[in-house]
Amino acid sequence: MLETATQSIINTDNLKASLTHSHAESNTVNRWSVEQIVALFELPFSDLMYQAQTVHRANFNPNAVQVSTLLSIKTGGCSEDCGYCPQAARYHTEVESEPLMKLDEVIAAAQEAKDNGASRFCMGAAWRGPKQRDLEPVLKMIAEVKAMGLETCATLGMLKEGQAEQLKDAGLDYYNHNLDTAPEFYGEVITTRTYQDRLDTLDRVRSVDINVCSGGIIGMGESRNQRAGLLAQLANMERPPESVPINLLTQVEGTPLHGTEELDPFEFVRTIAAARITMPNSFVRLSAGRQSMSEGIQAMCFLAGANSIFYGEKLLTTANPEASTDKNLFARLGINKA
Ligand code: SAM
Ligand code: DTB
Ligand code: SF4
Repeated sequence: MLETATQSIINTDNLKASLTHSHAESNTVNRWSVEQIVALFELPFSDLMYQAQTVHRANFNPNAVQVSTLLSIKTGGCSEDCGYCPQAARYHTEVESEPLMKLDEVIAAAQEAKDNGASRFCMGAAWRGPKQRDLEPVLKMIAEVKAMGLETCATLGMLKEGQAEQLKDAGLDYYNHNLDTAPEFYGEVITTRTYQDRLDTLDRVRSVDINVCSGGIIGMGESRNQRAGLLAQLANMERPPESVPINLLTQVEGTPLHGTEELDPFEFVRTIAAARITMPNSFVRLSAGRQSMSEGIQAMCFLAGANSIFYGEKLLTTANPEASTDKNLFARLGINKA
């Protein structure tokens, strides 16, 4: 039989050995090269799924999926130029700008999310980053949502010195800040902030012991190498993110990425599987894009190791499946909410 580099990593023991090996040697040694991750993508689909499911079962309850609900607490009018985003002021989309929501409105939305069975409530703001006067009301929201017994998450853009500490003191459990794509493709999507800016924000979050939620968007016209490159960035962090959202680009009219060639859905499933294998202890979230995805593909994503979703009929500004549709899907798949 032909023994290729690809075949040699099919073996789970080899995979685990390579992980443990580089861990033990040094934190600075890359655990995963881009080439190794590309080799995962190139496996026959069934082999990749088997590998991912094996790693998943070794680390998680395979039938439990964590559910988070998102709320856009400040919508639109953003100064940045992220080419996928309907909330950037410079693109003409149907999103209408709204000021920061009032505390009682946020609490009401959190209560509804809790009643629907969400365990985490994620508050998103269309900011480049929060100014101090923006942050203060958000700190109150975090404290109140936390007091309701929900885990708290916020995604507010880049953080400056001292802001992560304030979020931690308010009771923030997770901060979401995505790397979005591989370093080499990044400049084609965003020019108003650098990749290093993003890494710096993630360092600030990590340094105050808030859980890191960071992932990216697939289907923006990046190559397979670049999809692998994004995963390598995440997996090779000194501590990989606790939560890794993998978004399928939701194409919105008026944004530069509208009209991008649609990705083969199996390639998206492969990306989930490669994320699972390279980050065995992270929650991998099947994030944006479920509204345009068949239930069959979603089920494959769970099989590939996705164990978290956004739950509730809206993401930030775009549609997500109805909670009742997801309840029905979970029941048919025998999935429990974690
Ligand atoms: N403004 C903050 C920031 O950029 O960090 C927080 C909110 S921003 C909307 C959060 C993330 O949503 C982005 O980093 C991106 O990964 C994701 N996102 C935005 N628009 C998207 C789209 N059309 N399709 C898929 N993901 C999207
Ligand atoms: C993440 O990775 N995906 C979420 C959350 N983090 C903030 C956002 C998806 C946004 C999709 C486009 C919209 O609804 O505006
Ligand atoms: Fe602004 Fe965030 Fe959208 Fe970029 S992704 S334009 S920073 S809201």
